[in-house]
Amino acid sequence: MAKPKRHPKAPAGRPLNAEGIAKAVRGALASQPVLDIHTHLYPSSFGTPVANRRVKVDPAGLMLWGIDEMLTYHYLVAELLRVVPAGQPSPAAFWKMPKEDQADLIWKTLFLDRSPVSEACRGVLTTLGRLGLKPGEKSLARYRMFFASRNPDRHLADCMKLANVETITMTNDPFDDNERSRWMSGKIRRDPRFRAVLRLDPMIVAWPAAAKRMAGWGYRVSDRPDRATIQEARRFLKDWLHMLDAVYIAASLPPAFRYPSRWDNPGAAAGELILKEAILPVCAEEHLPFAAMIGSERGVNPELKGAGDMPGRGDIRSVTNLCRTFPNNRFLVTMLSRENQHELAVAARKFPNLMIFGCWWFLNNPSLIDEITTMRVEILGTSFIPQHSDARILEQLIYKWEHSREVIGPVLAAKYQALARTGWPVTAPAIERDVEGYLRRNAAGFLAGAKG
Ligand code: RAT
Ligand code: ZN
Repeated sequence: MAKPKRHPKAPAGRPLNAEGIAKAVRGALASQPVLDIHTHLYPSSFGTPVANRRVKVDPAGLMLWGIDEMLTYHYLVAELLRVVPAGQPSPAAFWKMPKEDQADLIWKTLFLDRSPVSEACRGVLTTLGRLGLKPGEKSLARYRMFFASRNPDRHLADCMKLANVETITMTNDPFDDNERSRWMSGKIRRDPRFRAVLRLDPMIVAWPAAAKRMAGWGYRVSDRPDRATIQEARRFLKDWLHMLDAVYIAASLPPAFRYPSRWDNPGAAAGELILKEAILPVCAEEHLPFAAMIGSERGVNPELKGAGDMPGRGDIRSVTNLCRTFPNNRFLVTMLSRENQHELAVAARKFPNLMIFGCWWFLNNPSLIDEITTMRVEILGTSFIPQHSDARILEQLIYKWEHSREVIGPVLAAKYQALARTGWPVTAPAIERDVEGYLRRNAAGFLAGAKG
């Protein structure tokens, strides 16, 4: 058989063997800075409630970091409340405890009384280790001392460096009074490493309540999205987009979200009109994607507050209906249910204006990242965004990205090794180019309007 010819367009570089491929993939993933397309992180100008010796504490500040915040992450609260002895404390009693006591209880219960094998527990330990701390302390005293001595800004830079994240995309909610008043104060110093995102769940899932609040802020909107209301909703969106300099508009939508909506539900019909007549036209006019995060059933156990949500299967037809009906819009979509992943990847093959991203929330576990990323590579090649961190606490960037790289690496290596077995010359520059796409360029390009 004739020797396979070198493809003229393949980037220069020596063809790699299987071992060389694994090494090149690991190297490329480690050295490629990340654009993190969805987080809940804030820079220090939003204030920090975390006690430290370097800056003034702002009790309602939004920049969360340090051991007490890490341990009281809602993923861990849910794990705690199912194993506390005799159901004590109850969820209500837990929420009344001071944060440090909550963290002590979580450390004792989830890390010392049993092995911390869950993904969220392991994440804390990976993070401590990377910060130079010994993970197995019996009390939190040493960790607290370490964080109290940190300057939040220095610490932010260090965490981003350890995680190799260059750009953090925030989640900015004008319906949150605390956040809203900070933006309105005009005192926010913009940090070039952070991009803003206008997050608008209530406008789609609870229009009458959203309208009431917007009316209180001087927008002439009513319960029923008539023509005047739509105009005012657009004005609201533009005011906020411009104030934030936002890179996309986002909403988290329940599994029951449908487009077109089921008109038997007047609330859903109003939300649909707002989406169709205000949000999507403004996105198109401003050349911004709309991010639909579909499948979160809120408050399944309301006692758990932010830890009480769960996934539910969403409707892929609604995604394809949106992509087809609004060809001038770009859609960033992630779905929370494992069962939706295959059809979502196939849908992305049909619509260049659909970019799928991340293994969201309950999918951000090694076994599922492995399965989902493998499937996406097989269906979409290089044209998707494999992961986002969803970090709420600064240091989580470290473990969320380290753990994801640990899984994505072998997935990609196996795919390149299979490619090499066909005779295709797999080179280090080609791997680096593709990894740059996965971790940065696909997101940056889609935000900027280019196809992934
Ligand atoms: O992953 C999470 O922390 C969730 O609580 C949610 O924030 C979810 O990612 C969302 O953005 O709604
Ligand atoms: Zn999130």
